[in-house]
Amino acid sequence: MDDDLTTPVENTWCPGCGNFGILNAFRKAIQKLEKQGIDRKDLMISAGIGCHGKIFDYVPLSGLYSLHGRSMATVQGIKLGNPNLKVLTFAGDGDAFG
Ligand SMILES: Cc1ncc(C[n+]2csc(CCOP(=O)(O)OP(=O)(O)O)c2C)c(N)n1
Ligand code: SF4
Repeated sequence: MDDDLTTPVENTWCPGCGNFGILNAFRKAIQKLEKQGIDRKDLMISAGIGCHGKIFDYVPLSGLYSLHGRSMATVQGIKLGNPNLKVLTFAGDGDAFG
């Protein structure tokens, strides 16, 4: 069980990148959700294309790595397909604007 929510993938963000804070906060949020009884297998993640999207490889959660500008549409589709899943997505500013 990956309790620290890490993966063997090498992190290639620049030193000092703000994405590290997002990754750490996200890991803590998932650990809190699990303490509240939410099962990791009921979570699905997505991300757009860009530096932020690498987070998809840094957490051991199921999901669908999306297209640039389509991360929100991707999780909306996942939720429509299976409303029992909890969906989370990541987007850069350009990705979210798209
Ligand atoms: C449809 C499409 N257009 C353009 C690109 C090229 N592209 C790759 S990453 C990127 C910008 C990413 O910026 P942002 O969404 O702000 O994410 P960040 O890198 O800041 O995390 C672009 C334009 C692409 N992959 N797909
Ligand atoms: S967003 Fe990308 S380019 Fe900017 S500091 Fe982070 S890893 Fe480096």
